[in-house]
Amino acid sequence: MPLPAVALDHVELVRVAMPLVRPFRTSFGTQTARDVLLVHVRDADGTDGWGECATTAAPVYDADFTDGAALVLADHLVPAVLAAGTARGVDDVRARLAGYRGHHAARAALEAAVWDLQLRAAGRSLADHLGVARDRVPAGVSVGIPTDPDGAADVDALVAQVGGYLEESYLRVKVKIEPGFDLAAVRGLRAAFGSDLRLQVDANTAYSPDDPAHIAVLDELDSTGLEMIEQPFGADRLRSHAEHAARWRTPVCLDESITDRSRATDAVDDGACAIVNIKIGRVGGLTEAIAVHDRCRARSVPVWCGGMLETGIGRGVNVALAGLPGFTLPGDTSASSRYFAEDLTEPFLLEDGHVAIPRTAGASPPPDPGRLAAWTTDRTSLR
Ligand code: NPG
Repeated sequence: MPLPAVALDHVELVRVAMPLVRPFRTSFGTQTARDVLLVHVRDADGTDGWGECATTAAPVYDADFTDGAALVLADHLVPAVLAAGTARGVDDVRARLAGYRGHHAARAALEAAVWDLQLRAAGRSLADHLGVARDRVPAGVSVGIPTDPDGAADVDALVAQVGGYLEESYLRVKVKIEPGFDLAAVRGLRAAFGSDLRLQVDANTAYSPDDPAHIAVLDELDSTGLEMIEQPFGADRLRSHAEHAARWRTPVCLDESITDRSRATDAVDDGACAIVNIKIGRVGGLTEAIAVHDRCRARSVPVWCGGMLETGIGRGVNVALAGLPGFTLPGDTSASSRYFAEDLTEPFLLEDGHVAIPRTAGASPPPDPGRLAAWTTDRTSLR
């Protein structure tokens, strides 16, 4: 059923400060809080829509970063959508943004807000709109590199953290690795939790295919029973991924490399990966994310939903997307408590290793007005 047309009347950028419950260290840096950028849209009837921008503060994960996203939204993307008559919905918004390059997280946030608005106007949940049959998705947890008081990577702390998450019932564990914190971490986890632990590693591009020492470590990791190794090399190095994927028994999963549907099919068809991590922000929006899913499914390539430490606003969309049938692996769709003492929305809860898919009208649950007001650091109206 098509979504009803709306009359996009008002767009606002809202910045919200959200401390993380524990620092999150990856091969590209440490995050202790999220400076969240939200896109808020309203139609002529006063119906609201919200979208979350999945960026980091600095351009260290990919080229996007939060201040850059706010700028491109304010100066380019939102004016393009508000100009030339009223935008009527997601398809209209996508058509008006078609001439703009890059800035995937920013355009994804704007598109998500318009999805949310249209779904609210229709009184329909995103999961219902997408025809999602299941009522919950299996949840994995992504664990950063823990450091001891001197700042050194700490395997014992990692084992303790993972033990806590397993007690909470998370179904699979993804650990961040980097040169110098890889084999010992995986061996420590295997020693503590055995070979049944569903374990995967994420390098966030930290290894060089041109460095024999890096390749030697990755070759050793290949015999530790991992579910997958995620993005060992740089985003552009599809050929290097394909060369090593052909030798390893561990499936290669790509994240940073997969920027849209054609990159996904190129990577899969060229043997660069056997699994795809889908992130809505990285591919430039929910419509594109669904297309990546569809193309991978047509090739029998399993996908899972990645995370960017989203609040409930981004998480709701992720969890509904992860209900599609090609999402056959647990995603980084953890409960709110893994990230925040209190979420912006009603919290997402972990039950028996799963998170329930929202079925209330909209793309995600709305922000709580009191918490939103208390934690907002900036609002810019773009009318
Ligand atoms: O559970 O939302 C989550 C975090 C999952 O590890 C995760 N995200 O590289 O996939 C990643 C990583 C990330 C986090 C990347 C924050 C960028 C920012």
